[in-house]
Amino acid sequence: MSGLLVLELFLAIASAAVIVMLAVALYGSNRPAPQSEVSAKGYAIRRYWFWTILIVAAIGFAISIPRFPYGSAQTIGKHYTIVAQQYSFAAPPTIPADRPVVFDVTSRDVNHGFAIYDPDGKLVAQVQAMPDYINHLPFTFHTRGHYTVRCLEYCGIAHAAMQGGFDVR
Ligand SMILES: [Cu+2]
Repeated sequence: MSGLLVLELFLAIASAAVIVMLAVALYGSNRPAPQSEVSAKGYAIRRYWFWTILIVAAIGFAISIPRFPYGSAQTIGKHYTIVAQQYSFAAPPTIPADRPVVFDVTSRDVNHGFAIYDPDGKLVAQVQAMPDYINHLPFTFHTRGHYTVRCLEYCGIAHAAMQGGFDVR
């Protein structure tokens, strides 16, 4: 969606909302309703939405949670250790193509990002590199070539120059 289209949509929806509010203020009922009547209606609306959202969410979780990919993906494929530190990455020089691999990513000092860019410069996967913790990043490379690794978490004065890389063969 282009920026101009978003702006036009926003202006149309905002104008419609203002018109509705003005119409309610000018032409709405002026008869004061008793508190008991108003709160009974309010509680009914609340009950309706509480149960509707709860049931929809429960059905959504029941369908989607068994298909959650992360638990099983941690063990599939060969594991490669990645250690980030100010301001470099210790990574293996080559990674096999067309085979699932898992990056076990950690940091020696502060939080870093571990972001993998393909030979065309497109971001293909990323995870946090955290001290005293290992994040598992499963990935399968299909394009051969040199991949660049960049830090995506501001980590100090030379953060912008923090780069690494590996070849996929
Ligand atoms: Cu950084």
